[in-house]
Amino acid sequence: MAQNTNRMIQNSLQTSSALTDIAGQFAGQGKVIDIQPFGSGNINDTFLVTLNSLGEACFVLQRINTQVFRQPELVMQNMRTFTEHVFQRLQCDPLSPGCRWQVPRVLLARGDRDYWVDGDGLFWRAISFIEGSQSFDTIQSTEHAKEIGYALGMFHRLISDLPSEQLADTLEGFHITPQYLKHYDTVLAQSDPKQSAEVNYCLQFVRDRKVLAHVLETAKAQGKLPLRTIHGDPKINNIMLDMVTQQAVSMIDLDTVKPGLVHYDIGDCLRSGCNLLGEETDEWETVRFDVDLCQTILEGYLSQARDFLTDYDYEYIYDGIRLIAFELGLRFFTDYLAGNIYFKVKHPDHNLLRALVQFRLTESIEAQASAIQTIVKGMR
Ligand code: GN1
Ligand code: MG
Repeated sequence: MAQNTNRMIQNSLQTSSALTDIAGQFAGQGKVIDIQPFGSGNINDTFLVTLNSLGEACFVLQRINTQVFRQPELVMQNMRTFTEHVFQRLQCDPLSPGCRWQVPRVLLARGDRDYWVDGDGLFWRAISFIEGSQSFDTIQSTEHAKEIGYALGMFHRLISDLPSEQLADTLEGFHITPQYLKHYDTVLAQSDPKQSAEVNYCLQFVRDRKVLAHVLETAKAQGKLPLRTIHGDPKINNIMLDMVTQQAVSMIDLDTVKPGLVHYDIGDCLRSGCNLLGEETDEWETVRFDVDLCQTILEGYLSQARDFLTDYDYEYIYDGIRLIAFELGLRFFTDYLAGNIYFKVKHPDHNLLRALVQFRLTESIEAQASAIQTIVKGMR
């Protein structure tokens, strides 16, 4: 319900001048000349704002979904901690000549605050747009795959010395698969889903995989995998490529930068990169995990990440890939059962379809387990 209310608020904002006023809070001396919905985020509302000024020509305006991020001030605080760290790191340890890497900047609202709360209590913030860059929902070429891996590796490398204790946990339980499973059991017990072959497939799929949900949390509890600072949502459309050189130049969407396991990130990057039909496809039955792309993305990743990965890290890479695909399917299916209250949807079965895509991808990962494990072994 809350999500629906938020949707309605957004729609009314788009048809009124209220959005222009909000954008104006972050526009400095510039005048807002255009505002367009931007990107394909499932949680926050995002707009691209164009100004008539020579300085910041455009910026990204976002309304944070406070049903999901309950303490948005902490999200902003983490963003500051992260940004300052990366700026310093790049000064001490500059990139090779010719390499470009940019961190999105938080733009200040009037009164020098890094967010703006409007008259309805909605939480807004603005972020610089990485100029001359673009992202894609699916991999376009082998070179693109290499850049995706490189970007995640670069991102992890730049924060490999940022102690995760310096960041707040802004989304408790995020990527803790056993907790998603517990929530699923609660939702399922209270729901009465419409019976269909697809729903039955999902129910059976989860039933068959309950034991695997604990694999990363167990390894963490055993001290095999350390908490580190992670991105949290490194799907491929959060990686920006220079429009001219096609090289990865930034990772955006920093809301979930917080303590976690690098395996959540590696798994998320690969489940999104190696599914050539994309996570929004209708053709869920033909979804597969492309092992060659997996190899290329991992090569790109390790070109940057090799120095800080341990033997245990390598040992759990396959588990991370399988688990995060399964977990995302579980999260979508749970939300379908709960009545679509977390992820934005375009139609009532949208989350069911998304779950089917991720479950089919998980099956394809499982079917190619030994090939993936051989690739990882060959890279150690
Ligand atoms: C959500 O809103 P967006 O698209 O950046 C979700 C991710 C999922 C992703 C799937 C905070 O991210 O965990 O992987 O959808 N973010 C949150 O597309 O739950
Ligand atoms: Mg995100």
